[in-house]
Amino acid sequence: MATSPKIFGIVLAGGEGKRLMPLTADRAKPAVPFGGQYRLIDFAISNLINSGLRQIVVLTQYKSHSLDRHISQTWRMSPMLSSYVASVPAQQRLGKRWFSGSADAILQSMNLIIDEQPDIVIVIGADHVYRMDFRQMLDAHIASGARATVAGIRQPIALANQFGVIDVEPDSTRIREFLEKPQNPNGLADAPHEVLASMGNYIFDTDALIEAVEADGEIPTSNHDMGGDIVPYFVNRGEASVYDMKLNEVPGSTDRDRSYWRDVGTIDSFFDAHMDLISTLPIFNLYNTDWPIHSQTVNSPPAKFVRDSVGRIGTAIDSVVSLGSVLSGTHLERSVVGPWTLAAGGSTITDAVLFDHVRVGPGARVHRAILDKNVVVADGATIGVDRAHDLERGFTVTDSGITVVGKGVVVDR
Ligand code: ADQ
Repeated sequence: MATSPKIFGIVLAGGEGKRLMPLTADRAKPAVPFGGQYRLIDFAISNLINSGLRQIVVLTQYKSHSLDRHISQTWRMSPMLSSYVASVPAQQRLGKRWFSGSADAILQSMNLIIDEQPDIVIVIGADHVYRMDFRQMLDAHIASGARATVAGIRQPIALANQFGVIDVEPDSTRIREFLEKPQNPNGLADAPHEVLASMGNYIFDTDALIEAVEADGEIPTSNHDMGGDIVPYFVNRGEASVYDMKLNEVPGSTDRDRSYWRDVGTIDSFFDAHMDLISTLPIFNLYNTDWPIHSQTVNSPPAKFVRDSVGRIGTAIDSVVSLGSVLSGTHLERSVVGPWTLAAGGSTITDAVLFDHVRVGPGARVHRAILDKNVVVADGATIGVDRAHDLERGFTVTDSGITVVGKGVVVDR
């Protein structure tokens, strides 16, 4: 391999995201807004771009329209530098079928790899909030001599059934066992309440990846899944290594960033990750200019906080408010507000996540709720305050009491 290997990035963005319903009713999970002005996929692509990658494809499938639009508007690159972030929909190159799993998505997109002829392929998911310098993982991949490297991070054992769980040989980075979403795994020797979870980020020697997905494509019983099938393929051959995220040092970050990685696949985890953003000293710091999270540049006026027409004064604390929003005489606390939201006099918004273009009427109350784009909360209406009332009106309410209102819905009293 050349001293400076040629690297190609593949972002897997074709999952359905059923557990985030109704936020994924109309858009792919990686296109779900996050943190006011971002989409989930911005975190994955920013990490790749900041790590120096310049040839990146995003494999899409379900409800990909807003994702495609976001990628083409946000991630335009210079063709002069042969740089691109391209969204590639399922193309049915191997027959009239959708991707039957993430490994099948790669098999069906093999022409993209063959055209670029990279030495190394980085394959990552699109639905996590984190900072990571992939150059450090690449160095570890090359140093270990493994043909496949899986990024791992410690997670509570109670969450093990949501992740691939990695067991490493003592004093080595070699993976000896990999269990996809196990029910009762063993904890780590030095931390029995934790497991080493796969982050769903992989580095492969190109020939090894091609061999593996082609071999997997021939197995009729396979789920054609990167975590369930391709990683075990390499582990069984003794060719897989782990890269422990705790070694990653992202420019401009503190040590705490190394342990910050949020899978935001459920409403509760999505909500909690927003609450992480608004703490006074957030572990995940959006203001780190050395490792920026890029997003669409919106041509909007600044956010504005005014008293309302009858002179009521609002307050805004522990909150993030995006451009174009106007809050007049509103009490806003512990909330994340997306662009172009209007909240009227006497309204109260606490512990809430509002996407873009939300309207909150005079005297309305929003608490522990996620309001999707274009939601209108009518004058004096409440949401997230009375669980039974929210359920009666047909809204999703999680066990922990987060109410979710889907795109464009009008919330009446
Ligand atoms: P999951 O997230 O459950 O576990 P999956 O649903 O396959 O796995 O999603 C992984 C990524 O692939 C997502 O970004 C998703 O959008 C994408 N994807 C899924 N199906 C796809 C398809 N048919 N076409 C294109 N893209 C597709 C995975 C690993 C675990 C690991 C967790 C970390 O399998 O081992 O622990 O990620 O969250």
